[in-house]
Amino acid sequence: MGVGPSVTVVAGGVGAARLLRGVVRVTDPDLVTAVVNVGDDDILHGLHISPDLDTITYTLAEAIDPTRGWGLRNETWQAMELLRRYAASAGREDLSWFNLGDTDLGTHLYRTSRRLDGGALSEITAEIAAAWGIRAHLLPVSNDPIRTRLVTADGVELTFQEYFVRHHHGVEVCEVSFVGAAVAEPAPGVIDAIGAADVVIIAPSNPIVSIEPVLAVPGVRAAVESRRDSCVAVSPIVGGRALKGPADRLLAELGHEASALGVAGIYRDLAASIVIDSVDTALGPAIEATGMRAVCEPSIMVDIEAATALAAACVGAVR
Ligand code: FO1
Repeated sequence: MGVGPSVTVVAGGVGAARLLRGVVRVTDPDLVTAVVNVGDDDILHGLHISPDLDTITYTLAEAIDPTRGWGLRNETWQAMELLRRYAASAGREDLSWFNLGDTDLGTHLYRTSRRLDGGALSEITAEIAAAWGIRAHLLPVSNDPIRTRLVTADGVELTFQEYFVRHHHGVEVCEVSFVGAAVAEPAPGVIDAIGAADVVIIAPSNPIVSIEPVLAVPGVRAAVESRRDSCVAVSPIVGGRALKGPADRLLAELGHEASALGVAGIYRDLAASIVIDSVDTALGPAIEATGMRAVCEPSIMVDIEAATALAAACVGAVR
């Protein structure tokens, strides 16, 4: 077995992927497990898409497109062009608002065909990660379908990708739900990975639509709560703003304070510590008043060194 603490990360997409790139450098990758959100998953263009699993896989494989934060670098889009041409010619709805790169298609084709063969998402994820040479263990939180649904202030129900991509998360949300979560089973190894790890980290992912759907799977929230003294959260909100995506707006729209203090309030029962960015140092006393320890560290992972330092700070906050 490897050297260093075992670390389990409760993970969403980009923020979690960037932190994991640091975690695998502060301990042996064989001792790292990511329990990943599948609420963003959907069937699009007839293919089973698992965005957060793919973002983490491609990031750990150093193959992610750094600008987009999803999909592969050096991508081409010929298949999407042809899809647009067919839709236009047939006068049919153009679904190309959700783009799939030509190389990225290989992942979705493999996952979809393996699912049609009856393969479980956790098995397929392990096969894909192994093909990319990734030693960390990537686990979907569940092999059962979970679909994040959002209702806008105008009463329109959106799938997650309609909200995030088609509407560029530019619509006000009044309700979020995770269809299927309440009857989903934790995937094999998920509860053990949380229960046995030396360190549990709640990644700097969106608390509402990335972390919550993971915790909503029966047994997962309780497992994290049972490890509170060994659990540290990382605030995805820096200076009142999300670094990427709609986390600040969703927090405010759903009645939370869009700040590191607001995030601490959400995670108080799950983690004994929360890492906040240095710009939020002034929030430290208020966070500590809620019973959490505030650890002030640079939280903007601009490069691999910053991600590694943040990962080390998370491990240090627990050990
Ligand atoms: N995000 C976009 O903004 N536009 C896209 O066309 C898009 C396509 C896409 C394809 C595969 C994939 O794994 C992710 C993709 N994403 C796209 C990102 C995705 O919507 C987000 O990564 C998550 O769902 C939120 O973290």
